Amino acid sequence: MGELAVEKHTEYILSIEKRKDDFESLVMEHLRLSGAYWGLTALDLMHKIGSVKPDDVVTWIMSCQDKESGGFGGNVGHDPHVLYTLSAVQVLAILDRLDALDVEKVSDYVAGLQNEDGSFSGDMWGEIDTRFSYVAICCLSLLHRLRKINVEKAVDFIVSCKNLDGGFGCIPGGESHAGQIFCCVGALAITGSLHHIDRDLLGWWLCERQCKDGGLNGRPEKLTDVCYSWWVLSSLIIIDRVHWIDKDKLSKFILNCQDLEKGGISDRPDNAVDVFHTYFGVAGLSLMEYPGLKTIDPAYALPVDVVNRIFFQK
Ligand code: GRG
Ligand code: ZN
Repeated sequence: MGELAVEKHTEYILSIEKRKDDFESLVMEHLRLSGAYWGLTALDLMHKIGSVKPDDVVTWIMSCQDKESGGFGGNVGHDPHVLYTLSAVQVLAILDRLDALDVEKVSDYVAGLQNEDGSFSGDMWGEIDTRFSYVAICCLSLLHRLRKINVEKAVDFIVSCKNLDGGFGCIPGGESHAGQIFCCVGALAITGSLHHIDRDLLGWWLCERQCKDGGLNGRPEKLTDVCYSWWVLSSLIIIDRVHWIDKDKLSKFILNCQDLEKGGISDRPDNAVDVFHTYFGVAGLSLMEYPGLKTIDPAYALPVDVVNRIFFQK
């Protein structure tokens, strides 16, 4: 198991950019902008962001923008979607290059996705999900443009997706799932609306996600997976119940999912690594204050120094 293999993971993340023809690059093609966010945030948490050339990244990101709507697609020429628009904003924030954006144009695109009931669609096709509520709220907050939406209605919609078990689903009546819980708790934290949460009830549901192997699952009876270290732990930190998890066992589970030869972290021990789980493994360890890592903000999913630069150094 050993320690976090920072050098190996750095090499692995940097190598993804160069490999254009293997399986992971192929499946990543349509969501490359989110892949850039996962990879670059992991590098920054490991103090390795200096190994990329910011100008090249900024040029590529800006080429993913749909100039008409202002939204960003997953890659050059792809349709705009709120998910990739947040990834673009997050990566530019990490590189301290938010000045590359036409903030009014981008925030108008995001605000334009709000529906009458306060919910958000992901793009022009209209699918509604609390993921998109979080993404829109996080993005507009980072751009200092929350005033462009009806925050009260946005919060009402999220609260309407709360279940009797204390968790949240993707739409009203949808089953509680740790990923959706992160989105709803994160959005409520950003908008100062955490009073809508029963912390003990939700904290109980979340800490029950820890299984015998030390890892966390996303809902009852499911398999453990490294990415839930992020979705579950960030929510527990926001509601101040993280001490209900055995951090030592969880850290060991994550470290045990490392590929110590080629670098990268997988979803569970001995599976193939990918950049998504590499990021969430490192981010989970950061939430548990693993030595040598930057601290990550549990609501904005960005290093705390980046968030502080945006909100306290204007
Ligand atoms: C900035 C961190 C950040 C996120 C942006 C995209 C997004 C907002 C949030 C996604 C939240 C979510 C729904 C995460 C869950 C992802 C996941 C592992 C889904 C798998 O679901 P199932 O049902 O797997 O296939 P289980 O584990 O339940 O068997
Ligand atoms: Zn996963």
